[in-house]
Parts: sequence; C-alpha cells; structure tokens
Amino acid sequence: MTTQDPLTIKALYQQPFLELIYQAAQIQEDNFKSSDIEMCQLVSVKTGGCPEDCAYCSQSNQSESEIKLNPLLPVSEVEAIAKSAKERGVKRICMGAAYKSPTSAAIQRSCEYITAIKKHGLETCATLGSLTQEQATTLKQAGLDYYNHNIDTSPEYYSQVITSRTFNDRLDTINHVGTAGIKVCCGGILGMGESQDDRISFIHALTVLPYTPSSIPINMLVKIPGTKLAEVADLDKFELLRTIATTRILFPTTRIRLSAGRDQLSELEQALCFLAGANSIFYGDKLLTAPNNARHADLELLAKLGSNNAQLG
Ligand code: SAM
Ligand code: DTB
Ligand code: SF4
Repeated sequence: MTTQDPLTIKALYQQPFLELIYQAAQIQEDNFKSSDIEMCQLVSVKTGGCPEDCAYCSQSNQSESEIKLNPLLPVSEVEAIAKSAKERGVKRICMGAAYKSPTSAAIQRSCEYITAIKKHGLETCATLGSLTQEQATTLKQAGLDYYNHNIDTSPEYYSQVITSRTFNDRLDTINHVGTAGIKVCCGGILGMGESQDDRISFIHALTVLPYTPSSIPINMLVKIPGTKLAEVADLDKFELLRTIATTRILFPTTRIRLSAGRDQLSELEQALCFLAGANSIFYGDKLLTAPNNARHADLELLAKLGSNNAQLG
C-alpha cells in the first residue's frame, strides 16, 4: 500500500475519468492475472436482532424490514453449504452474524464452523461485530483466515449512519484482528447520501488503518425497505468506478471485492468495475438478507470475461 495524504488522493480520484481507469487497469495487470476473479460465498450464520443502529441494515432492531430471524445455524448446515460451494468454484466462505459483539457461545460455534469449512479446503472469513483481543486470538487459533470489519464510510459522515458505536471502536477491533495475525478485510458502502469528499476521506481512512487490509469490500447500498436509508438518492455509478480505481492504485496487491449492490449493475458496468480494479465477488443467489446476482447470470458474465473460476453446481 502506498501512503498518500488526502489531497493527493483527491487529485487521483478527480483526474479525468479515462486516465484514472487506465492507470488503475495497468496496476491491476501488473499485480494480478486480470481474468482471476475471486469467488467468495456469504452465509448468514445468525440473522437479525442486532442492537446496533446501522441505518442501512435490515438486521438492526431499529429497522422495520421483514426478514427471517435465525439463531446460530447448526454446524452441519454450514458444512453442507461449504461443501457445495467448493464444488461451484468458491474459494472462501464468509460467515456473517448480526451481533454488536459475539457471545462466548458464538465464538465457540464459530470455531466449529471454521474447522468444518476448512475440512473442504476452503478459506474462512467471519464478520461477527466487535472483538476483544482474546476473542480474536481464539478465532486465529481455530484457523480463521480473514475477519471482515468495515469502516463503512468517512470518519466525518460516520455519525450520520451509525450512532451506537464510533469510528474509533471499529479501529480497535481491526487492531485486535491484525494483532492476532488474522488477515483484515475492511471496506465500506457507497451511496448512503455521502459527498464525494466523504468517499475520498473513506479511501484515505483505509490507507491509515492500523493493519493494511488484504481484502477491501466495496458495497453499493442495497436500499432495503424498512431501513432508514431505503429512500436515499441513487449513487452516480461513475463515483463507484472512481472509488474502485483510486483504491486499486493505492492498494496494488489487495483484493477489491465488488460486493453488495452488484445486481444493480449491468454486465458492462460490472466489466468496467473489473477493468478499474475489482477482482473479487460474492457468488451465490443470496447476500445476508438481500438477493445477489443469480448464479447462472454470473456464470454467463464470467464466461464472457474469460474468467472460469466458477461452476454452476
Ligand atoms: N454485524 C457485523 C458488523 O456490522 O460488523 C457483521 C455483519 S454486517 C451485515 C457486514 C457489513 O455488511 C456491514 O459493515 C456493511 O458494510 C455491509 N452491509 C450491511 N447492510 C448493507 C446494505 N443494505 N447495503 C450494502 N452493504 C451492507
Ligand atoms: C461486506 O462488506 N458485505 C457483505 C459482507 N461484508 C458481510 C454483506 C452485504 C450485506 C448486504 C445486505 C444484506 O444482505 O442484508
Ligand atoms: Fe448489526 Fe452489523 Fe447490521 Fe450493524 S451492520 S445492524 S452491526 S448486523
């Protein structure tokens, strides 16, 4: 990762669009095989009932979204999902749980999920909310490869979206994860009504995290009915492209995941995102509570791109 001050990042971000995409594409080509699009699959291991007030999230107790609540899934169910995901070309299972911070029972069960998933030769990622140092170390000992904990937006805009925790609380967990030796997965959401300066400040915040992320998910807001952000104005997709490209330039060797909201993009818009530096997706019909791109549609798109990691299965 290249260290840059906010004004240099702004200059990168605001340069003529085609020059920005060209620069990012060259960096992508130098560091990755362009047709290598990583496939991750989400599993919501505990759904809903979260005490946090994230304005975008259907799983917050404050949302009025109609979702199916689920306590922690049995290990056998998660293992069955992992087994069939492996057959479809998935590389990593990302376990999501709606907690402010996981209970000790959730940590124990997560360790069992990790063992069951790794048996099938898959990488593991978890996102369970805030962790203590001890919890992070326990997950590392169980073999966890990545922990996802997003900063979501700029430090300046954060309190417009979440009030039940602070931006610095997020940094504490990222510190615990990195100290435990787990790879950091950290990104955010675009299209929550933030300004372009916020998007630039969000990218800058990623460059000064206590540990450099190995994986950066860029989500486009999924406007879920019943959440506080359900009616926010659409994001200009050029802004999504500029964010991906600027992130690619600053993080040449990090996987950038075109995450939630991909189903709002046409095939050609997705192709442009991959050209601009995205090289990872969630593959599977469902995200956590919202739909994802259909598997057969992703297979068709990946075939058109000449990327053949995925199988329908
Ligand atoms: N509770 C944990 C936490 O917040 O860290 C983990 C689960 S949470 C659902 C994981 C991430 O999903 C959030 O940090 C947010 O970036 C993303 N996310 C949640 N709802 C979203 C939505 N409606 N649109 C886009 N991204 C969303
Ligand atoms: C991330 O940045 N995006 C994923 C994953 N990390 C856990 C979650 C997206 C959730 C989209 C909304 C939903 O399905 O409820
Ligand atoms: Fe809870 Fe995570 Fe949803 Fe926030 S994003 S309400 S912490 S599940």
